[in-house]
Amino acid sequence: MAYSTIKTDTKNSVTLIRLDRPDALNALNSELLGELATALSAADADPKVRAIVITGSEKAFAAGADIKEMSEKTFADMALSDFFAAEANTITAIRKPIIAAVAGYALGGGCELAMMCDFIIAADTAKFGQPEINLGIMAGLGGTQRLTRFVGKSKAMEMHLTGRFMDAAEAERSGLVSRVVPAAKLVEEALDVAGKIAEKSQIAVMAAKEAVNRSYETTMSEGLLFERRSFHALFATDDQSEGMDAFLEKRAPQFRDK
Ligand code: CO8
Repeated sequence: MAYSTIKTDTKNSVTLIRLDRPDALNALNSELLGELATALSAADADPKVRAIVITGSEKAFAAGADIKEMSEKTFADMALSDFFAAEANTITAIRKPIIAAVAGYALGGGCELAMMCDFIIAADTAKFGQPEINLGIMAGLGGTQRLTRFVGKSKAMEMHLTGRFMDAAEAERSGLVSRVVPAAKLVEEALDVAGKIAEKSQIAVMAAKEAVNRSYETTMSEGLLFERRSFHALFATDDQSEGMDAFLEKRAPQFRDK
């Protein structure tokens, strides 16, 4: 499918989605978020795809929701359309693993999009922030909830109330990103990590993703029960036998998603 605000490329079981509105630092407008949701759903449904990487440009992952698109909107416009809610729901319902590979600015909705992914690999040039407060608004795509869970209340509150940016080193120290790599190697590293995930049993990968995400939605005891039941269920798969046999026979496993 041809898109105008993103580029997609699938190789070696990994779909790379590049946000591509360079003139607006990849600001998220309805068209881009709609295309992103469509591309992610297509990758999720495509049996050839086993992991997804979302990235932007060297200068910006995404500098926020598109301020031009939002500037004329009223409360009624936002509330009645439930602005961007459908796209966000689609993105967070994707079952295959999604890595955000962030270089440059990940601000406002851009930071929130990165946090909707399963984990973030940052370039040393990355800058994260929730600067909506400078526009007389606040985060609206999960920033108050997800950033707080990633970095704790103190830092999240400071970022939301002052609009200050966090650099890559602070983001790694605070647990917002899984690791920091040189900017020139960002996409290569992210594709490499996605490639490693793509080699695993997809059933086990999806179950692990689902269980980690469940920790955000439930109590510890319910989460532990959910984890245990998912763990038990994996013993009904051929991939469990294959993974354990391969270990004992000192060979690489051949997972078949069965
Ligand atoms: N929206 C639209 N256009 C943008 C955006 C944006 N968020 N960010 C940058 N651009 C455009 C600029 O207008 C400029 O366009 P032009 O050349 O036509 O003037 C072009 O991108 C380049 O930007 P700059 O010249 O400003 O580049 P600088 O390197 O000087 O500065 C910054 C880079 C610091 C990133 C600066 O562009 C900036 O501050 N951008 C805005 C950041 C921001 O405030 N983001 C939050 C937006 S609000 C939001 O994300 C809400 C999300 C919740 C949605 C909820 C739905 C329910």
